[in-house]
Amino acid sequence: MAVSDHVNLEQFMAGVEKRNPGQTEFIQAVREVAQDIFDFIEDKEEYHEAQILRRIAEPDRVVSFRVCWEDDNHNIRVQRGWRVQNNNAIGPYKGGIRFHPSVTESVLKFLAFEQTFKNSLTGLPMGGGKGGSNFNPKGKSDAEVMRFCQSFMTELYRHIGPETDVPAGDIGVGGREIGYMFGQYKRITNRWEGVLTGKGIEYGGSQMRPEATGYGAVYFLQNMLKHKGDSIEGKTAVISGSGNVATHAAEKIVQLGGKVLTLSDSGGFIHDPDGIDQDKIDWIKHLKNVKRGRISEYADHFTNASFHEDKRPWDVPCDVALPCATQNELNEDEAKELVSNGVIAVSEGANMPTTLEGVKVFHDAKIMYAPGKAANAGGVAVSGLEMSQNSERISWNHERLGDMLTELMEGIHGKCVEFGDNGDGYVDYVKGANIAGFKKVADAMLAFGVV
Ligand code: NDP
Ligand code: 2IT
Repeated sequence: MAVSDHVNLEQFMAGVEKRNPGQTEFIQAVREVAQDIFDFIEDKEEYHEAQILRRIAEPDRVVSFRVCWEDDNHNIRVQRGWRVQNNNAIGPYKGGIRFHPSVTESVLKFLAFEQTFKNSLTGLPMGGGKGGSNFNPKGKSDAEVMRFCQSFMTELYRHIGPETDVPAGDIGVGGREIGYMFGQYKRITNRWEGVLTGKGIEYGGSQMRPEATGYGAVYFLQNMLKHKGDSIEGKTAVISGSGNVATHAAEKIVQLGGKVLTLSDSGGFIHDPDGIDQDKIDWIKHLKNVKRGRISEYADHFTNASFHEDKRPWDVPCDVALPCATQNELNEDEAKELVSNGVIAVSEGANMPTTLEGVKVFHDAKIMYAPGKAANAGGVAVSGLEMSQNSERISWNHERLGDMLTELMEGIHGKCVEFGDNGDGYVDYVKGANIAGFKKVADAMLAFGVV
């Protein structure tokens, strides 16, 4: 096929939209990648001929199933579960499980698509997948969560395996849920194997996994600042979310001498002008993981702090911003507000938290901007190390894994600079992450021929 016969970006996207009607998050994620890949493959006929991007943007399979469970009042409840296995060219499918009422097939397809590029960037042998359910764990008893997790795994187990697909946590799925799901997998299959990551330390989990995503997002930020001769020391940080990723990002900012001003949940954000230090972070971890309370309670407990109901934290002036809650939580106007308040760098702990219009604002203003697929890859990278430890039946210590995480994030930053440096001193980290992530998967797919 002659180069001039290739479809252009808009024709390609029209096809994606036609094949995935109403799947707005998935279409958004594909567009963000496609615009960079089209430039990259313009003169690379082999990728066109093999229709590589078209194939990566079509999940290998989407499994959808009913999850039936009984609540504490003996009502029978029915939820929908999914596993999206996007691409396993470079390793078994790998990616988290999300339990949240906003979960749809579109959300999981976007996450599995993004995961494919993220996992490739880590340099470890992992393909891309994602799963979840529209189950809402909020307000449910432990027993209800256990029954739901067991029912979910009773279907999921036949689609996963340590060499096939290895799920982990994501929004609404932490240590408690992984424990219930792993227990059920083991009961059904009679096999103890590394089929899930994010496990408890007692039963094959890895040191550093709980911290890895948040710490990694801050290491990525540190690498971006270092590239410009700067550091985190003395910087103010605005962070959204108050879950696994947000609390560990806050912790690492504090450890590196920065000051954390905000955290949030779906009810609003808290602003603490005194800074959210380690003791306060520990208080929040207890509030969220043990009491399962709301972030608004922080403002009742710590005197100078304020709670802003139903608001997001992006109008609080800061040097660096870390969106660590969910997709599309930072829009064009909020990006403009951050820029006009002098933000110098944004590092995404969450997946696709900034809208396409918001990303353009950061790029136009030449802000250092790290997309989630690069900045939050530390979590899945340590999941990859958990898989290695399980296979070898050994466990590495905290210090060693900390060093490995630091090195992995430095490596990902380096790849983004290699493929994203525009030659004018400004690094387009989105382009760098997309191209570096794409290339490895694409070359593996070329080796397989038409499959
Ligand atoms: P958690 O469930 O631990 O925490 C999620 C946080 O985000 C909570 O504070 C939650 O508030 C808030 N949140 C969730 N949905 C919304 C919403 N619709 N609007 C406002 N706030 C919301 O999840 P994680 O910390 O694990 O995940 C956060 C982000 O990081 C997600 O985008 C996830 O995909 C991404 N990520 C996670 C990784 C991991 O290892 N866990 C790895 C890489 C990326 P509330 O309590 O009110 O729901
Ligand atoms: O989005 C993500 O990278 C995760 N939720 C973690 C996936 C994993 O397999 O550890």
